[in-house]
Amino acid sequence: MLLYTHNPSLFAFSQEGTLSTNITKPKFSIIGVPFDSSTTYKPGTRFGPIAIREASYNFENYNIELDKKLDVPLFDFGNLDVIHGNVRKTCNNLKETINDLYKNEFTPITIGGEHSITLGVLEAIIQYKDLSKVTIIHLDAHMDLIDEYMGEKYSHATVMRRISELKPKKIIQLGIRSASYEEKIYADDNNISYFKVSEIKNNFEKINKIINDIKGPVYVTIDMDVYDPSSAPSVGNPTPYGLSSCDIFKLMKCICQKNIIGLDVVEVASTSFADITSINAAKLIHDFLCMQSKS
Ligand SMILES: [Mn+2]
Repeated sequence: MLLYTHNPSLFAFSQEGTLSTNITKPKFSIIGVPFDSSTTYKPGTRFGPIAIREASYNFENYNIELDKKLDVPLFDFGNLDVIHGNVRKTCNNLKETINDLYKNEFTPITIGGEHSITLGVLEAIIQYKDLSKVTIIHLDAHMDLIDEYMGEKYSHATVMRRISELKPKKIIQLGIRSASYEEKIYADDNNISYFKVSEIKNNFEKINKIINDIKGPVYVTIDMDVYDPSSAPSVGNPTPYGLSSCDIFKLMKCICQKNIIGLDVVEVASTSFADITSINAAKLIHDFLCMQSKS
């Protein structure tokens, strides 16, 4: 009996990835990172990539809200070989893979996996782009700016600190509602802007202008816990008073006016089919791809 009319090992509307494709830019690649070793609360992000791919078949290739088809070339390269228990070695593997994708002019979409993996992506990008010209837009409930978490330098809770040490032009954090005082001071001292949920909901025009004013390339990292837990309960650290899926859609429409050089969507810990967290993650990537489409 045929259980699937689609191939759930690939993201919807994608082809199996190969580095030798001759299609010129823009072309997008999906790479899954089924990794969850530094998780401290709800485990399961190693199942994120398969859950997001499966959920991606829930949507049409036409996006009526945008009046656009998903028509950008999309290639799914499957999952990274991860080394459970070792963030650093996993990031090294990811760095090599993203390197290959960049060399072949793919814009990488990385699906996690816990947030620590974003460092591997940025460590690859730094070899191709002058990071001092790249703005990082970070959607998250948390700042992730602690220097060490439980004695670990490489962790989901320290990832933006490690990325800030790579000296990007600017980090803009959106949806923040949980931080230590030390993280707030570090942000203030290190050219990191942060906007709370209340600021985004009550003064969207201000946020819109800040995003509009960004010059140069933009990398986007999205921790799914930026959503309110009512929309995304299956994440490593669910945090109340978050953004709605409509708020995120509005933000993404602004962000996608920019030159996006990569996207990651992390912290999905869905362990069952049709879980709302994986559906929102797949929809977010689907919307992003439609926003990058021409027709
Ligand atoms: Mn977070």
